[in-house]
Amino acid sequence: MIIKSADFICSNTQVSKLPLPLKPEYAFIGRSNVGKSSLINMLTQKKGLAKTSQTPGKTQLINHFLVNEDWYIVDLPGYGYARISKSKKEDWDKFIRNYLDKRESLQCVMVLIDSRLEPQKIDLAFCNWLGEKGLPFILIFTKADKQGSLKTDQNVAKFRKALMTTFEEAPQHFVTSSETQAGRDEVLAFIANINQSFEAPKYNEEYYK
Ligand SMILES: Nc1nc2c(ncn2[C@@H]2O[C@H](COP(=O)(O)OP(=O)(O)OP(=O)(O)O)[C@@H](O)[C@H]2O)c(=O)[nH]1
Ligand SMILES: [Mg+2]
Repeated sequence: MIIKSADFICSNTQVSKLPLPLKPEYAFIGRSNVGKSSLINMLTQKKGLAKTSQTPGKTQLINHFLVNEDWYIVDLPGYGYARISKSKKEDWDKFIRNYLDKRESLQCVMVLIDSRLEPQKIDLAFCNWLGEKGLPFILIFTKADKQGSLKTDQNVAKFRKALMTTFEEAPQHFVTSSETQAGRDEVLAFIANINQSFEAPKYNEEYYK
């Protein structure tokens, strides 16, 4: 897929204020600092489109970016950020889970996993929750430039194996690096393929008011 344009559309804290669900949408989610915003900038080749930071917890809202005037990338706040209060964490949970569960135009949840780490409980728990809800998702392993490919392959295999205790089939996965652009063509081809068969859901405008 050739990226002709990528534009920030809006930031929201309320699901009721999101853009109408008339275009295919892909949510990028994962632990705080896993590289969600960097991956979005890498995919769109627009540095600074999504705000990145060395401090975890940078993305706090549901951010919509429109690509090629045809589909949405959604940057979500990271989970597992230790330095926020318990009540804020519960708010995050409610708000994000509500968005993921209710958003009709959401085609696939892109679950980002740090390729340097052994399987983390919080990532497995999140995947299991998506599975319980019947939400389609794939795994995107990030920061592959930070170690040799053998180590990455081992961590990918361990994660997939851990998921196999609860899933019959491991989800599709991609290995990426925002530094080297590894995985870019593959992720964009995956999205292009789904976009092709997207049909805008019928919606009642009243419902969204
Ligand atoms: N070497 C390397 N560094 C990366 C990569 N992706 C992200 N980083 C770095 O990791 C840090 C966090 O990246 P972000 O993209 O802001 O992470 P995030 O998941 O959006 O973080 P929150 O919004 O805080 O949840 C930044 O310092 C990035 O430069 C990558 O592929 N390779
Ligand atoms: Mg971010």
